[in-house]
This record gives sequence, structure tokens and C-alpha cells, in this order.
Amino acid sequence: MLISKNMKNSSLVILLVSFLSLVFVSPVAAKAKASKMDTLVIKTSAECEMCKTAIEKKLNLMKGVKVATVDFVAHTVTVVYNPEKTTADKIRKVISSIGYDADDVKANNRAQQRLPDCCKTGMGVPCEEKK
Ligand SMILES: [Cu+2]
Repeated sequence: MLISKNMKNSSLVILLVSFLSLVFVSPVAAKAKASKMDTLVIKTSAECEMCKTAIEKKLNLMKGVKVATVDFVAHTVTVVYNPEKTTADKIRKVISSIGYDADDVKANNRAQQRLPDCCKTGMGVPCEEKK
């Protein structure tokens, strides 16, 4: 009888401790998690809707990238990412690897050759979507 009462007490204490840690620890943890994200704006050679789709699709699959948005009129990519999981350099390299300039990182030549003419840097050919 005495043993079972002790056991009941100790499980109550455990329950209370886990409840208190949930209440006090989680808001702190949540706050730390939210502040871990960085936002990066990269200048790019994206010209049209096709470029936008290609870059966004690729970056949004990247580890550490929360969300990537291309503004092809302003020629920018805005990337929200976790700096503990990826870096600005890695993001720029991925953009280059699919054929687009990313700040001072020039587009990978072979990747750029595979793009539609209007999406190649400096071709001056208007994209269908832009007409
Ligand atoms: Cu394009």
C-alpha cells in the first residue's frame, strides 16, 4: 500500500515537471528557432516566368532554404534560409549551376546553353511571356 502510494506521488511529480518544462521551455525554443532564419537578396539574370519557375523550383528543394521568390522584373531572388544549414555562397552556386547569374557568381556556361534563348544572359531576345 505504501509502495503504490509513493509510486503514485513520483509519477505525479514527473508529470508536473514535464508540464512545467513544456510551459517554460517551448516558448524560448520557438523564439530561438524563428530568429535563426536569414533573408538574402541576390541579383540575378532571370528574365521571365520560365526563369522564375526554374530558379524557385531548384532553390525551394535546397536543404536549409525556407522559401525563395524570384522577381524577374527587378532581376532579384529573395531567399529566406537557415544559416546553420546552408550559406549564401551555396545558394549563389546553385543559381549559377542552373544557368543564371547570382551577384558576382556568373552563370555556369553549359547550363546556360541549355536554357531557352530568351533566358540566356545578354541575348537581348525578348521572352514570349514578356510581350
Ligand atoms: Cu526566361
